Amino acid sequence: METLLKDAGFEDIHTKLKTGERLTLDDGRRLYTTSNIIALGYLANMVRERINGNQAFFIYNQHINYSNICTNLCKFCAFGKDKDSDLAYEMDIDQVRRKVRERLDEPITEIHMVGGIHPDLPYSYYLDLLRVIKEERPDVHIQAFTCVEIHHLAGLAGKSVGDTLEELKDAGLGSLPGGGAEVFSPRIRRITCEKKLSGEGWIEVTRTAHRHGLRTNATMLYGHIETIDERLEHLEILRRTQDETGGFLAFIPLAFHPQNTGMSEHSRTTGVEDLKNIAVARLMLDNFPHIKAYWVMIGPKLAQVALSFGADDMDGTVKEEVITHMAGADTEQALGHKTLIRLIREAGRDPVERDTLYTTLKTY
Ligand code: V47
Repeated sequence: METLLKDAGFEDIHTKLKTGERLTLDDGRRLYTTSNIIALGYLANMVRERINGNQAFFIYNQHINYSNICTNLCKFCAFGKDKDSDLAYEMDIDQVRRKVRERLDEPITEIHMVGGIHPDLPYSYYLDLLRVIKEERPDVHIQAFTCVEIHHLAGLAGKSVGDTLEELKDAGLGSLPGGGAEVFSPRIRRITCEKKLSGEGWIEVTRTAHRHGLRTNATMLYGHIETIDERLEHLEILRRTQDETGGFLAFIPLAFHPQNTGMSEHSRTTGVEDLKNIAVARLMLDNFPHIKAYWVMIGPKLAQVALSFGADDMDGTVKEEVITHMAGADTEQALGHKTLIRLIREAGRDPVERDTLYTTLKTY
């Protein structure tokens, strides 16, 4: 191992990791640009095992995308549609009720629900979405609405973000997913998602959510026009915020899928790039308890390998993923929990079925 780390020029980084010294952006740059993926993986795995031992988490969850109508129309997104598009849809509250009812016989513990920034649905609709899910499945944890949606809902409600979150909590909201973060760099946002809430705005909503006792996730959309420095800056902002609040649960790197987007000239990310983003995230985000390998985006096979490159969580059964599949994902839209357990076991890890807040529900 010494030779591997010496050949990669990572001896100093290894020493820092062993002594618990925080990595710098320059260290991150060296990790990102290495061609020695095994040395990078070794370091990330060392930290992963220190934080999460041999456990690999998954959850029994269901995704509901209540509407794809969106006024932001980000260039990287194939999901969001203009209100007048033939592909636009919105579910009424009864349709959402039916979606939940359809799966009442399955042991789902989390409903993950996001949508676009809709131009005219009223605030009451969003409260009703939460209430109807709780009516049908009182025990489910609802992880819903990205910080971008929360900011929009506060605008609709004419209330502060904090007061809005309290109302949403009362209606059934349990935590916030990590979407909408994209890359915080104003340059990237100007080019790819000009109308979207700014990076500062996203962080401000996150801070408020954490202050109000809501745990949240964070993502980074990589593999388009962002530079390595812009990725590292993004990670550094998340690390600083986590130092302040401690409210983040998991970080999920999201691999850009170009098909049907306004950036379709780009190629899909490669396996090495995907593993690097997992590994560097594990090493830079030393204060994040969990790093997810989201199998929908990188495929179940690579997500399995990622469990030895820094990731400790495979997300879950998902059931009907839409956002990535609109952008050309060729993965399944759902995985059986038996498949997840097999993938984890064959990676040499111990499968742990968790709830949203990472309480162990069952070990296999
Ligand atoms: O916010 C949009 C991204 C996100 C594309 O919190 C794209 O546990 C790739 O955030 N190619 C939604 N990505 C998904 C998301 C998520 C998924 C799973 C788990 C969690 C969690 C969060 O997907 C969006 C955007 O950043 N996205 N278009 C695309 N073409």
